[in-house]
Amino acid sequence: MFVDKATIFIKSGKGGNGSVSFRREPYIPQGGPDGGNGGKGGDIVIQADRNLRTLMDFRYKRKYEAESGEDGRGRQQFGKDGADLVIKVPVGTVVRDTESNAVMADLTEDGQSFVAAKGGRGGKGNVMFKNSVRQAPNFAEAGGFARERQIELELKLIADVGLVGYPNVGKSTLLSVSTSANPKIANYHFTTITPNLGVVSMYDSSFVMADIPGLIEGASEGAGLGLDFLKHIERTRILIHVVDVSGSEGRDPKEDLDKINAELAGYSEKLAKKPQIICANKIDMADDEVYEEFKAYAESKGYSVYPCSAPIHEGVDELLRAAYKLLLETEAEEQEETVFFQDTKPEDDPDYRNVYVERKKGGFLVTGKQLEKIFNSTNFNDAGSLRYLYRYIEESGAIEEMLQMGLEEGDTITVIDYDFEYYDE
Ligand SMILES: Nc1nc2c(ncn2[C@@H]2O[C@H](COP(=O)(O)OP(=O)(O)OP(=O)(O)O)[C@@H](O)[C@H]2O)c(=O)[nH]1
Ligand SMILES: [Mg+2]
Repeated sequence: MFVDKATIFIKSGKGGNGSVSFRREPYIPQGGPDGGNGGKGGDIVIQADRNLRTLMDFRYKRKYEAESGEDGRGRQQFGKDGADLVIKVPVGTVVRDTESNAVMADLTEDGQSFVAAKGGRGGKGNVMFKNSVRQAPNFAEAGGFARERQIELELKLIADVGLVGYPNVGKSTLLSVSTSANPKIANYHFTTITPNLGVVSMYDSSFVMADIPGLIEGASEGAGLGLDFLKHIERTRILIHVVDVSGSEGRDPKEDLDKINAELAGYSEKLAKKPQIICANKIDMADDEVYEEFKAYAESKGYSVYPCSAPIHEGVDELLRAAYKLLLETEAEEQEETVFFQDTKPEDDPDYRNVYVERKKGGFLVTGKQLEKIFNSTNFNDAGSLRYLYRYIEESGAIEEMLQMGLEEGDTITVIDYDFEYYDE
């Protein structure tokens, strides 16, 4: 099965906490601070790789987490950085942030990559906070938060020329004789169920051609296999419309042309407007009169018609040269307007500074994002550090709020997950 969409969950590494430590050596009773910095958390990197063809793997593994940074240690030992996690995706993958639906990246080239979730910064150890006034800093910085988000991967084929037409008209045969691609070819409908790409060499240049499953009436509304693949075709610059002019399945080639074009138009205006030339295939089996009538009809609608017999390579070179010429005349189409993703720092979150109070059994629970950061850098063995935490909570208005909610002496106040007993100072 061809998987062209997947939603995964990614999480970068948290930054390691800075360390609070003091030098201890014989005969030096009061050593200076020597707590090292925490390591940086690993990034989640997404990279395009031309060896991948589908998003299949993402159906089985949906969670991706980078390594956290190590905490700093005494003796000025820095914590190790967490390793980045590189997620490889096929070339042509568009990555969106599912929450905002904004595009984070459109990976169109082999090796192209971007950071989808940045690792948290390493916290500074207490050695970094020493200055002329503060000789013995008793605190260190907590490591930066990990970032987590859900992202959607969508694979869009990148081809210059798209082959469209009814099933069994010879699209795959045409691809197989024009390129080194080796698609399955057989005399029944929907032989092709996943798109195939091939490179057509032309003079000293080349272009990419995509063969998609056959379209049938109603494809633009989901009939057959067509719908899933019309969006790939939307990204091509021109179309080769393959029509079986032998009428080998009892259909009228003129009607085939109109019906498929109606489906393209039914899907989008963009598809309807895409420049198109016609491969009048199976000419070896066609009735001259039927072919002439078809040709006149198609030309009256403004299409150029190229008679072909794909398996014996007849007419194929003329068709490909015409396609190449049309490509040169067709400007690379402007991409639809995309909303690009703007990453934010945790500190920019409007909720970052809010402190929340809720009642719980025997007391109150106090939470908040900035509070959590300060909490993580609190040294619970140090009065100064604890006072700083308390003052932050007081200044946020949380104590006042709890008093109004009925806070009394002796009640437990749980900050994040640490219990204090409340006494009016
Ligand atoms: N006589 C003749 N047979 C052809 C020609 N082109 C293709 N065929 C045959 O038509 C059948 C279908 O060819 P495919 O290339 O698989 O057709 P398709 O359009 O890719 O079909 P789907 O993948 O099912 O949509 C095969 O048996 C081919 O050998 C042609 O020009 N002349
Ligand atoms: Mg096919």
